[in-house]
Amino acid sequence: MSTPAYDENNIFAKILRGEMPCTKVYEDDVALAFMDIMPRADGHVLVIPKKAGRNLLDIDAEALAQLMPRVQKVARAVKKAVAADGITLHQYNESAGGQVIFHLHFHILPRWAGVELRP
Ligand code: DGP
Repeated sequence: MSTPAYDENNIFAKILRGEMPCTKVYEDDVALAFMDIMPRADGHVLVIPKKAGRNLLDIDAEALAQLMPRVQKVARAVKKAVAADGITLHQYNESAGGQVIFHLHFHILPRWAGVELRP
């Protein structure tokens, strides 16, 4: 089955347009990073591209190439900010893949030795 079209009314598109609030931690011309509203770990941050794309399967390669250095930058900053031992990245694609909000996003999850993610 083909990837459905991008829906401009998704929550993250509204956050990008300033129609919904978020706790912003990083922004540039390519990406926005903000705290996850349902954190699975302290310091759980989401990084999204400003360019519309439903998920990894949908986004164009150039936008993805621009986004990934931002993901790295935010991951490094978050790890330092919360003194984590490591970082786990989660990224979901389509409902069957666990995706709930249909604008590409990377979860940056700080990890500490012996500490499980919250459900
Ligand atoms: P998923 O598409 O499965 O990666 O889940 C969406 C994630 O986005 C989930 O961790 C909760 C988070 N989230 C949902 N709604 C909002 C919101 O309005 N604001 C913020 N900051 N995060 C949200």
